Amino acid sequence: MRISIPSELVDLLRNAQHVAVLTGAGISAESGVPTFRDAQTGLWAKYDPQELATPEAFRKNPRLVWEWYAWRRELVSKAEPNPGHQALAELEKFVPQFTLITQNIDSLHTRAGSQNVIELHGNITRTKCADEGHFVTTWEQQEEVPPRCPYCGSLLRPDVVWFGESLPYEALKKALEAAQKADFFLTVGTSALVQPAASIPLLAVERGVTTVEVNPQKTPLTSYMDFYLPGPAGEVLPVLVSAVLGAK
Ligand code: BJW
Repeated sequence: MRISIPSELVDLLRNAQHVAVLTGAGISAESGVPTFRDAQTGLWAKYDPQELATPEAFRKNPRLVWEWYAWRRELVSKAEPNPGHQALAELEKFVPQFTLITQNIDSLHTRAGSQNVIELHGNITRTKCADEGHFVTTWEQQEEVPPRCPYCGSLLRPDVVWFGESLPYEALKKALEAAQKADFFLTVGTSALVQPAASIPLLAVERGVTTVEVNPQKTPLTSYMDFYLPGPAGEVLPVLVSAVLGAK
């Protein structure tokens, strides 16, 4: 695939003082982690989010939800960061201030070497209890699935944000601050359908700073962006970042 990056965009990124990036499931697609809403391959094409990713679903069928997340935890643990994750980690080293806001729960940005990562929707590798939010790293193998919290006896669940739940307060606050301060905002691999994350790039749009979207498909954000780079993140981001670093 031929990827063409406007030289004006390279100059703008090279001179940026604070770059903020919002990523979604698309950046991990090339690592083999399924997205949610892509037709055929997305998780929601096979599974009903109302049955798996809501507090009501967990109350109704905790075993089903626990086992679905156990399968996904296993899948994520075998995935490796791809050139898209790596390009963002490289870019961070060259930009005075860099904030990576992710909706992903797979740790692949951190594993690629990104430092300043804000996780808006939690992390699948962490487990907490449903009632009191105690973080639990090990539990005894029990007959009962999900296992119970050793501190309060409530059921264990993944530390991810389900529909209808609030995002972690500090993470959302820091993400909004970054979008209000950045002079360059990059959106990568999100359908921009889930709130409040989907509105974060609009804070940068409103301030008139440079905005860029990387995605093979157009999204509700595309028409607001200064630059749209169509294509897979694992191909587009390395070309963009090499152009910027080559020009340093
Ligand atoms: C590639 C690619 C490649 C493919 N390279 N790109 C305001 C209005 C309306 C509704 C609401 C609202 N405020 C809140 C809501 C309710 C709800 C919501 O937004 N619903 C909408 C669906 C309508 N939001 C919430 O409930 C949030 N909580 C909240 O706001 O609390 C307060 C509140 C509650 C209730 C009412 C009002 C206020 C919580 C949202 C939690 C989302 N949780 C999930 C699951 C996490 C755990 C898990 O993994 O199981 O988070 S859902 C799922 O969607 C996951 C993702 O992080 C999130 C976003 O998906 P993402 O990343 O964009 O993935 P996709 O699959 O949608 O898109 C992939 C993209 O990649 C596509 O565009 C592809 O083209 C692209 N792509 N290959 C680059 N190689």
